[in-house]
Amino acid sequence: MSLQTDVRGELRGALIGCGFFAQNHLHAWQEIAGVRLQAVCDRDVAKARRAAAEFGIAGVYDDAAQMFEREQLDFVDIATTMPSHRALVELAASHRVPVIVQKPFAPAWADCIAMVQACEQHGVPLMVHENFRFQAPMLAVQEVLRSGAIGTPTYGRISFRTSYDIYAGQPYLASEERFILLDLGIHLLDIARVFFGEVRTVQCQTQTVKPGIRGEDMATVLLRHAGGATSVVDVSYASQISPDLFPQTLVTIEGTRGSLALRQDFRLDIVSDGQVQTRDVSTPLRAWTSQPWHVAQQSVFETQQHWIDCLRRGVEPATSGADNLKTYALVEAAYASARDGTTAVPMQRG
Ligand code: NAD
Ligand code: 89Y
Repeated sequence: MSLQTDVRGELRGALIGCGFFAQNHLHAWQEIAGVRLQAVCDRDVAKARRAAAEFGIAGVYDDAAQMFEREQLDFVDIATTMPSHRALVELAASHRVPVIVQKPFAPAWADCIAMVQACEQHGVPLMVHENFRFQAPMLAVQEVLRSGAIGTPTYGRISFRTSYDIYAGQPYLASEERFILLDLGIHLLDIARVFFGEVRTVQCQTQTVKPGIRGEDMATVLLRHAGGATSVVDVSYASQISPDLFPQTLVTIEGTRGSLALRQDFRLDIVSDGQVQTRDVSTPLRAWTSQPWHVAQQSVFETQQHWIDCLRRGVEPATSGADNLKTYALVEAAYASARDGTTAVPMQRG
């Protein structure tokens, strides 16, 4: 599909969903060269108006269908919560507008498949905003693995444990039936695929610790990868620990030539053929980022930049809809394993 762009060669975008996390999208779009948001949409129009006023955006809508009728768009960024994703992605596809959509892709596997198919049928690029693999420390880990410094990975642990009050900014999480695996585990399972390759089998145990929430707020997942490595992904929103490193993800990887450890505050220790080195893999604050969210905010910028680069080059994004099905299948397998007490094999697209 060919991009139109406006007279200045800028890509014209629109954002649907102007809530809590979309504020990061809005700031990041402002910093990405050659992109201009020309419309915002939220069914709570006051939020769309606020975003338009703060970021100088002309079009304001409370109805996405109307927005697609009226605006000439080169892409749309969907930052609503997952129940609305399928209808909005299918709407964008029917208007032949390329789509980037927030994680989790959808509440159910069938919706994910439907979105990928709709975009394929209309020849429309589709990317899931799966940003953890674009975090600066995760990019640094990927670079070490690619360099061969630690050899072939044999074992890994990817861990995110906190009791930071995520419910203050994202109150809907407390009533999710499928909670931490779908909200947060999905990011770490995605990283596990990037570091260790595709997954053959999944075992998982879940726990609900915080009183009054609906779903699980702790999960421990054991993965066996096709290349032979094993990895453990563990996530918790109920860990009363010190220091509480929210929203840092910690990583340990052992390989045939050495190991690496991504530790507290973005310290990366690398052992290669018996030689030890330490790197600082943090990045400077941007004007609109602040602690503790900075590592996540920075990755929003990187994710959106990747989407734009791929759109311009006409290549499939790393976290395309099709790619994200493989990550989503790990979440499904983890829930099946936890429910049935069995070892699950991830589903594949039929
Ligand atoms: P939110 O509830 O604060 O914002 C969502 C907004 O979408 C609301 O303003 C709502 O009115 C609007 N909306 C919903 N359906 C709509 C529709 N059909 N048309 C127009 N507007 C609609 O939620 P949030 O916390 O900002 O989360 C949004 C998404 O971002 C979720 O999928 C969440 O998982 C994801 N998220 C991702 C990260 C990350 O690091 N990638 C972090 C936090 C949240
Ligand atoms: O919802 C979660 C996510 O996707 O990244 C961090 C988060 O906002 C809270 O853990």
